[in-house]
Amino acid sequence: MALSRRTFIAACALAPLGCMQARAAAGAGLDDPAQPVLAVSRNGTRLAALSRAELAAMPQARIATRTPWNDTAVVYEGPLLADLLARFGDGHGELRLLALNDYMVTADAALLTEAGAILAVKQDGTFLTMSRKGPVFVMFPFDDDPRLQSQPYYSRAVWQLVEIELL
Ligand SMILES: Nc1nc2c(c(=O)[nH]1)N[C@H]1C(S)=C(S)[C@@H](COP(=O)(O)O)O[C@H]1N2
Ligand SMILES: [Mo]
Repeated sequence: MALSRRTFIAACALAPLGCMQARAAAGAGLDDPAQPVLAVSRNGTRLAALSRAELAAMPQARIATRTPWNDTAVVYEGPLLADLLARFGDGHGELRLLALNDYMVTADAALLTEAGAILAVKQDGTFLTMSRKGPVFVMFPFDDDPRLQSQPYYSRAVWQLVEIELL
């Protein structure tokens, strides 16, 4: 995997030990389920850096759906966004979602949680690789509810998610 500037920055943001270690970790790959890949922050303070192994150890939700990104229906698994936010006493305010490719979008937390958003870490039973839009993919049950098949939700279906800011 080429170590892009953005990957390095994301790894730095997540690094418990600093940027030199982050460079090594990013080189080892964000595809490693044991590596912290998802930061949760508030007011510039990092509250947590979660690995996919930790996210997969939470109660899992399962969404089988078609998406604009796949030709056929795919099964995504991961914790409910609502469950993760509850760990930080949150779930009511605004969120900012940041991805590896510099994509950034804000949303009312309730819009996402009421739609049943999950933090998908697996696709068809296998941890998402970066090449399959991992490490984390915000996913909605698009096929279950036609109202979700619209821009407010597609634009919040953030792939390669690396940070959730609680605004
Ligand atoms: N990481 C990331 N996630 C993203 C985007 C993006 O550019 N980067 N685009 C969003 C938008 S605006 C839409 S409509 C959908 C589909 O965009 P895509 O066709 O570029 O994947 O993905 C969303 N998730
Ligand atoms: Mo979009």
